[in-house]
Amino acid sequence: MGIFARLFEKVASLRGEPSQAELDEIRESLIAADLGPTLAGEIIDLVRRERNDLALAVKSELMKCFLSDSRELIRRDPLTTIMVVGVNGTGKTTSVAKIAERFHRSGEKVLVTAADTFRAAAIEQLSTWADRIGVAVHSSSSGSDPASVAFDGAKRAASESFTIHIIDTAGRLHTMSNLMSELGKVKRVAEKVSPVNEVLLVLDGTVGQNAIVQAREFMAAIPITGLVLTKMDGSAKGGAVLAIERELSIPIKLIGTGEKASDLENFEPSLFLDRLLAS
Ligand SMILES: Nc1nc2c(ncn2[C@@H]2O[C@H](COP(=O)(O)OP(=O)(O)O)[C@@H](O)[C@H]2O)c(=O)[nH]1
Ligand SMILES: [Mg+2]
Repeated sequence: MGIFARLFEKVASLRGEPSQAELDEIRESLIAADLGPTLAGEIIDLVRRERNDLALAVKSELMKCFLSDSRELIRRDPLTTIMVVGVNGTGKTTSVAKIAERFHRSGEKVLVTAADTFRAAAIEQLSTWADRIGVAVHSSSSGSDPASVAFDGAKRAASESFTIHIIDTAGRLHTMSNLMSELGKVKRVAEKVSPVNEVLLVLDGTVGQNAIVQAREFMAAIPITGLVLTKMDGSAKGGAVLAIERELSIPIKLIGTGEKASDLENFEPSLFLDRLLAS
């Protein structure tokens, strides 16, 4: 990370008022760090006004990007249902496994359902994860209707007293409207059995502003209750996180920090900013 460390260094080294060229250079580096033009502009204003306590001013400005909503996953007794959606390769299946493992560890009875039926490999991937973590998996053959797989999973979750049911879905291009509307169908059909309490949209934290474009399309297709940002390990582009929550007004609930089941953290804005602002 450290994009702000460089900014603070740069500002400290300026003599007198920053010139337009210097401000432009700072703006460029903020945009390169995926902060987006609006936020970059606001930080530039701070640089103009707050030369002395810039770090503090920047942190309090950036805190405004974050909602005050609860970031806890919504729970409902006796059964909580979570649906996981997003573009291909963002980390949906891995995130399903991570969330399943976390609930399993805390003593919940977890079922994961493979409603990504497009590829046999996707069903196998989830089953392998489930075996490794020690949770139950519901699946059908590839090519089955995802909504009916979700429905069967929901029935099994309810009848076998599972407390957590997580539905993995196929990755889809946000530009394909038939596939996007299928998500709504998966949710409606699963809800014939039990309400879907969380719809988590998984975004790859390294793709920057494009994540916002993807998210808007998903939001138009299905009500999203929380975001999971993946691949937050080793990314220099932490700036996207700020722009994402601010632009979408949906809380980032979890972040993925690696490929292992345990690489999942609750998202804590203040902690995140401290890391971002540290050198
Ligand atoms: N470094 C890193 N890799 C991740 C993370 N989450 C997922 N991946 C990797 O991203 C790739 C795609 O993940 P997958 O869960 O199959 O994506 P899906 O197509 O959305 O289901 C895999 O190689 C995962 O190991 C993460 O938080 N950090
Ligand atoms: Mg998958």
